[in-house]
Amino acid sequence: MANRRKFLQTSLAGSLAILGAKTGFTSGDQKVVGKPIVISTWDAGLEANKGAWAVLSTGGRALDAVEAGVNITEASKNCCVGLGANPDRDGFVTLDACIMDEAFNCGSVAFLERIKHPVSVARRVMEKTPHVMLVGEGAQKFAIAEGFPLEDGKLSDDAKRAYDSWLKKSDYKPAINIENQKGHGPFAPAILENGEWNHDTIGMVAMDAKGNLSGSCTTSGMGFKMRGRLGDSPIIGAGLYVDNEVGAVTATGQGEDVIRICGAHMVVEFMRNGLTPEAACRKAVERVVKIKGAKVKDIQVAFLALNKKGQIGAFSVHQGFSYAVRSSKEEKLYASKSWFNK
Ligand code: SD4
Repeated sequence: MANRRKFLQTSLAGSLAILGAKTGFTSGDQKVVGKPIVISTWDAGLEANKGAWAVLSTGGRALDAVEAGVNITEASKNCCVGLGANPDRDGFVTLDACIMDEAFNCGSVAFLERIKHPVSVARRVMEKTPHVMLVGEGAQKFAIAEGFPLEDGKLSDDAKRAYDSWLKKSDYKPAINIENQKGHGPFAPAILENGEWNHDTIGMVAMDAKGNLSGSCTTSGMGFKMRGRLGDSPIIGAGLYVDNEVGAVTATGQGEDVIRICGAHMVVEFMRNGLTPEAACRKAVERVVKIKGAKVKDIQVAFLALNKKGQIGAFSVHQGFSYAVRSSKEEKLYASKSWFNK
């Protein structure tokens, strides 16, 4: 146990280097060209991509792939996504998710409680209602009417311990890159003290063999957040955007600062104007940096983009944002370039 603790406490760079040895992790400028392809945020993306790849590699639709992929994360035992995740400050897990296809169809749910697969409910909103977004009680009622079971609402053991620890100080203090340090994947199920373990999300974008793009995003939002708080993840144009002529983008990190700049949409527009995915992500990060001024040192924001040519790119405010790529050529975790330490 002591050894495991020590391992968990190594620097993020060190941790990723260790991970690299196992997964083929690569750092620095890179591009992957080709289809089908799926990319997703953080180290949990490696597992999620497997679900998406099962769809894409057999000729399936990108929309089905991005739903199946993040369903894996929603059902997995981790701090970050789905019902096992950290609660809000009142002790309830509230989930946000959205999905978008190649034809500007989109669906979203937010502040959804006791439903295991919010992204699938978001897809039903997209396909079965005239609306884009349902929240709270209404979203839950809709989910139940659609046949999604109402789960018991109990916190997972890990989330209960994290919440009890957080209650000692009740201090809301998001920690940068916490997803990779102690969140999930190879680093789970460590619990931080005083609620530091409080970022969560998986965003995924994919292009299928026909060249169509889709994306999904699902999260419990910031752990120990104010009750009713929504981040960028369920907001089309902020946490996710897809334009089938141009590209698909997802965001992660401090949602408030992604919403402020309509982040995912901004990155798509930069790509439309000719920037590569990485350059487009970087320009959006620069916007965040400009707006935040000195406060930018305290927040993480990251963008992940795929363009119509099958090129990928990412950029983050701080070092430590990783993303997973799956294509016929590779299955890897990459490190994003970042504003700090670039
Ligand atoms: C939110 N953007 O709720 C999410 C959190 C996140 O990695 O992405 N964490 O603000």
